[in-house]
Amino acid sequence: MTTTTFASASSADGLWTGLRAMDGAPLALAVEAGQVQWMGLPGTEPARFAQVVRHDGGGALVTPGLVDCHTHLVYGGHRAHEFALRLAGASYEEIARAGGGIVSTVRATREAGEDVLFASASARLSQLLAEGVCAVEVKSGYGLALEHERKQLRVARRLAQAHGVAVRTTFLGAHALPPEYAGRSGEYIDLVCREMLPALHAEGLVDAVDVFCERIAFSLEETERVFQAARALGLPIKLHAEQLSDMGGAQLAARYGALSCDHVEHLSQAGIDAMRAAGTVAVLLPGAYYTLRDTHLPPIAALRAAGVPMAVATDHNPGTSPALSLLLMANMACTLFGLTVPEALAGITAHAARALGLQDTHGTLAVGRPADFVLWNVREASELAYWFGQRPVRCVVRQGRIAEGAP
Ligand code: DI6
Ligand code: FE
Repeated sequence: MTTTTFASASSADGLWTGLRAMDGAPLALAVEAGQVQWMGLPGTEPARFAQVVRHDGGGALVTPGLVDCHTHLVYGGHRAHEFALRLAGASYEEIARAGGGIVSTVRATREAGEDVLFASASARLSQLLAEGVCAVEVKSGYGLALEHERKQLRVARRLAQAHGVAVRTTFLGAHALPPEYAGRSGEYIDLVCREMLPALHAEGLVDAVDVFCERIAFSLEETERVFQAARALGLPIKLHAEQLSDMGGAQLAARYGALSCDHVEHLSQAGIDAMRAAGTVAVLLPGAYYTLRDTHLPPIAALRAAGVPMAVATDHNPGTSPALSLLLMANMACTLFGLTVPEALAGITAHAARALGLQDTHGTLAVGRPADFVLWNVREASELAYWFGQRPVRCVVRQGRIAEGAP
C-alpha cells in the first residue's frame, strides 16, 4: 500500500460537487483555507466559488470525519497469549490477578523507547485514519510512572503532528496499580494526584483525566481523589465506569461533570439519571464486550429512554479490544447492543466528538468548521454499519487536505 505523508497531501480547497448527504440529497460544499465555507444544493454556490478548483465526488455519500473517542493506542508488545488463555477458560480478572493483563503491557511499555512506541502506534493509527477517522482520543495508562506516562503522552502529541489528525490526550495514570506499589494503592494515588498529573499538565500533555474505577483497579474513593486533582487543574474528566461491576462510578463522574462514562455494561438507573442531568455521554465499547465474551449488555433501552447521548469507540488496546476498525464497532453496536443504524452513526461522529469536548469543531459537517469529511463508495448511509471487513472509503479530507484516496 502506498502512503502519502500528511505534509505532502494536497489541499482540499475548492468546490466539491457530485456529493450526496446522509439523507441522500444532492450536496455541494466549498472549502477555503481548510474550512468548510459553504454547503448547499449543487449549482447554487455563491459567485466567489465559480472560479475555484473543482473536486468531483462522482455521486459519493459524504459524512463528517469519524471520531474514535476511546483508545489506548500507545503501548509496547501485545497479549495474544491471553486471548488463548481466555479461550481455554481463564477470565480477564483471573489473568489480571495473576500478574498478566494491564500490568504485563506496562512492563512492555516501560521497556520500549519513545521512537519504538511511536512507530507501532503510528501504524495502528494509520489503520483508523484510512477508514475515515479525523479525531481520536489516546490514553496513557501503560506507563504508571511519571517518565513512562510522559513517554506515552508525548507519542500521542507526535502522532497528531505526523498524521495531521486531532488527537485528544487523556491521562490514565490510575489505570492499574503498578507492581512496585503492591498493597499501597493510596500512596500510588498520592503520586498520581500530587506529582504525575501536575507535572504532565504543566508540560501541556494532558487534555482530560480518566480512571479505571473497578474492583480490580481503583475504588470510588480513590477515583474521587483523582477527579479532585483534575478539577484543581481545570481538566475535564472521563471514567472507565461499571465495566465489570456496578461501582457507582457513573454517579460520581456525573457529579464532576464528566465528559463521558465508558463501557457502562453494569450501569444502574441511578447512574443513567445522573449522567443525563450532567450531560455526560455514554461511550459504548462493543470490541471489549466481544473480546471478553461478556454477556451483560449495557442498558441501551434505558439510556435511549433517558436521552443520554451514546457514542461508540474502538477502545483499541492489546488486552480487551485489539480492534482497529470504527466501522466494525458501529456494526457490532447494532448487532450486539441493539443500536439503530442512525444511533451507531451518531455514535461514531457527533456523540463521539461530544465525549471529547470537540462538539464545536468535529463530528458534524457544517459551515465554519475544519474541513474533515469522508466520501464513501456506498449508496446509502446505512451501508456504513452494514458491511464489515471492507473499507468503502473513497476519499478522506482531514484538516483541509486530501489525506487518503482521491475524489
Ligand atoms: N478497560 C479496558 O477496556 C482497558 N482498560 C480498561 O480500564 C483494558 C486494558 C488492558 O487490558 O490492557
Ligand atoms: Fe479502555
